[in-house]
Amino acid sequence: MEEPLVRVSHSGNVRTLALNRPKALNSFTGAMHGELRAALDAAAGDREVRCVVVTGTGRGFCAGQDLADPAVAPNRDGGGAATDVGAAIERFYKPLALRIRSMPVPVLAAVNGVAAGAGANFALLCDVVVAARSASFIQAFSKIGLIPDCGGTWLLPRLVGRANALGLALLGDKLAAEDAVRLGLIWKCVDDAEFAAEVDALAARLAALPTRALVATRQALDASQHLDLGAALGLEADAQRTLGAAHDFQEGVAAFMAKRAAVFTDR
Ligand code: T3D
Repeated sequence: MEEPLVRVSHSGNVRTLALNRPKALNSFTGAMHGELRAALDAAAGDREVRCVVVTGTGRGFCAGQDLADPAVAPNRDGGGAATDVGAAIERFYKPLALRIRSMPVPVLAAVNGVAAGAGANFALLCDVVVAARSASFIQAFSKIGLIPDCGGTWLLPRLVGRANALGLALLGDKLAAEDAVRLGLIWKCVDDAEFAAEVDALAARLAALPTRALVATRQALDASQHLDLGAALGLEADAQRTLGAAHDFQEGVAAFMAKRAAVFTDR
């Protein structure tokens, strides 16, 4: 039987999607995009899922676009019609970025190895990014004459400020996981030997938290980027009105008062 391009597994309330083209460092092809999109949609629609983990098989996380994919690869001899790279972005990367950012559950990127180009920004789109200490992040685009895509131009200045964003994007240097934490690009990195256990623990924690509140937090933080303080305060009030009427809020307060662990069930 043919290996899937995205390996899907499920444990407790956690759905794990592992990009699975290890020989090409899990770089994206049109077919892999299709499987990833279907797996994300399935997770979004499954009420048993309370956290999605994205990771890679083998030594890499994702090396971005597969530069040998005939669907997008420029004509090798330099002749013929130019490739419409923008069409590939519209068809694959824009929907992927918007899908990740609109997932109804938290998404954890478990960066097991090198994350380059759109692979790096795919990770950075996720809600929490944990990396193995041996992993690295590369804004590889300038080396092939492109700009950061898959949300890179939006994400980078917001995560690390203009100076660091430009340094990373223009120079395209390999950034070690530890330095990515130091810059504020990702949440944390852990020793390789502890990576799998840390990913499981983080995913289980996210799955046990009140899903709707986590997703509303992501939405409010993203929206606040283009709101003034008054508008952000209004958005907070609207969100609290909705969340305050939900079961998870009652459960959280009841559990606190009873000095017991809360069991959140809303999704
Ligand atoms: O075109 C469009 O549709 C626009 C979309 C653009 C989005 C993008 O993501 S643009 C950026 C594309 N990605 C890159 O430019 C990164 C290219 N890869 C690398 O620079 C290096 O492979 C890494 C720094 C990521 C890792 O280096 P290293 O030395 O650890 O591994 P390696 O030997 O270079 O790669 C291992 C294998 O994976 C190798 O194959 P081989 O020789 O063993 O058969 C290599 O060719 C393959 N590989 C790595 N990245 C890609 C790839 N094959 C196709 N596409 C790749 N992106």
